Amino acid sequence: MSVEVRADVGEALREGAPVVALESTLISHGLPHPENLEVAREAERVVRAEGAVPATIGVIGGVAKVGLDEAEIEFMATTEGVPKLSARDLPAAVASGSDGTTTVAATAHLAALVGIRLFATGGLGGVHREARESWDVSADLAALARTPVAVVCSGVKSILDVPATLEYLETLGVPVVGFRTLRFPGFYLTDSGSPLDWAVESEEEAARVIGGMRSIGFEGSGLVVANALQEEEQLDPALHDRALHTSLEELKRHGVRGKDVTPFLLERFAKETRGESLHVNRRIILNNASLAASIAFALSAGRS
Ligand code: PSU
Ligand code: MN
Repeated sequence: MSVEVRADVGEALREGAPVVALESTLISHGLPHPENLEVAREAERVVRAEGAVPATIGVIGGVAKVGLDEAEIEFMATTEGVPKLSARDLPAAVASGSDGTTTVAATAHLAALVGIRLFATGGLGGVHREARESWDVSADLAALARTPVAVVCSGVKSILDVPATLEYLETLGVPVVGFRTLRFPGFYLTDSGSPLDWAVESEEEAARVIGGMRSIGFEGSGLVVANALQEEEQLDPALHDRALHTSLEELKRHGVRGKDVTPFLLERFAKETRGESLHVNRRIILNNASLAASIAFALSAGRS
């Protein structure tokens, strides 16, 4: 079998109990060791605390695992050079027996395949600032247009072109709703500066949006639930702006391209903020895991 669902995840899905997917690329390529392992474990705990079953997704030896076990999560967190897999990488990775961490696109794809409807992460991939020349637009965006999963995230990082990312989501027809906000979050910052057209005020309302999508012909489409940090939790905006400036300069200087761009910028950003960005990043992931779990709970309660 090239897809394996962990027993407790499978049981929850059969019973219509809440399940939340979590991605593995942020573990291997988004955060340094040992924080990555701590966050991966804590995110699972937070989901369980809300009464849902966590399913961290990744590929081990050519098997797409929906629900990595403890040892597999540790492997992802401690092994250098595990390939980063977007959705389009899955066929070759599975056929060749490769290991791999799944991005938002690949995680959403596998989650939807087995019927998981909620997915929590930190930030989505998006339109890169140099996209006019490089055409570098994350496959996360197109994946959400064709994958029926709701992704709870804190927007996209400011290393990307945030307004262009929102335009691209609009073009693709991906619905975006703020959770108790009409401002698109700026990942480290509460407000990216871009507005949203729609907000939901509760977990139940978010669940109603997801539940209603099928009945109006959106059964093949994803949803972005944008969850912002409280202002007192955000990264100091002045520090943020300095780190952003320097990280982008470094990117240009090193000529980094393609799928290495996001990990490179994340690492630079952590250095420039002396680890402050890591604390904030961790908070974001845990907040989103918690919200996704409570939406999943409301969705399954509404169904029964
Ligand atoms: N943004 C973050 N942290 C991350 C990523 C994005 O703040 O770890 C990861 C996610 O896995 C996302 C991927 O799906 O980077 C996007 O990479 P690319 O731009 O190469 O599509
Ligand atoms: Mn890219």
